[in-house]
Amino acid sequence: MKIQFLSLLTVTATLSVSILATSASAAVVQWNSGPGHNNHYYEYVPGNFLFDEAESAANSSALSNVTDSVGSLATITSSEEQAFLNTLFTSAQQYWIGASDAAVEGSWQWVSSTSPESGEPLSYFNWFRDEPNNQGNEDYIVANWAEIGRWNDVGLGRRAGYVVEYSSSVQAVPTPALLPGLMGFGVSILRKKKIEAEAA
Ligand SMILES: [Ca+2]
Ligand SMILES: [Ca+2]
Ligand SMILES: [Ca+2]
Repeated sequence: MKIQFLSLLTVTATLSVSILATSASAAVVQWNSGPGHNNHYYEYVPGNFLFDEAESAANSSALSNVTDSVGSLATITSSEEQAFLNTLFTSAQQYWIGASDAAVEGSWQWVSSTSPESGEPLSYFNWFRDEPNNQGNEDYIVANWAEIGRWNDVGLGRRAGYVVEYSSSVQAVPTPALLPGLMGFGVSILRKKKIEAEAA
């Protein structure tokens, strides 16, 4: 009897965890407070991606629960934005940001085509010591190099995770707690329409 009770508890706990894990917003964090905050959402995608793979995945990303969200590789344009991004990490897991100096060596630009800063020069940098060194022609940037937040210029053969920045402004997301109420509201609208149709 006791064993059955325990296994029921385990099933319940497993269910709760899997609901959290599949929630689209679980890994997405909004920068909605503190100096310079822009209300954008940020999502760290771990993995071993080439820059081109990361960029095309980020640029075609959208949040299902935020209206008109447009994803791009993150643009880090201030120390405040870098500090916010640093809070997403407890260790230096490397990630691509949307910058390159491939067009003109040493002249860094935001290149992610869906980003609001696309084509703009970088004015903020957070290089790791002795970087950028363009060693063997390095035209892209991986952040969290050796320590959280620091940048290194790297070549196209490098693989890393990436951070998507969603640049649309914010639409409140219905929380699961509100959904039954909203569904009830929808049903009442349908009922009203039906009554109106019958009356007509
Ligand atoms: Ca940004
Ligand atoms: Ca370079
Ligand atoms: Ca380098």
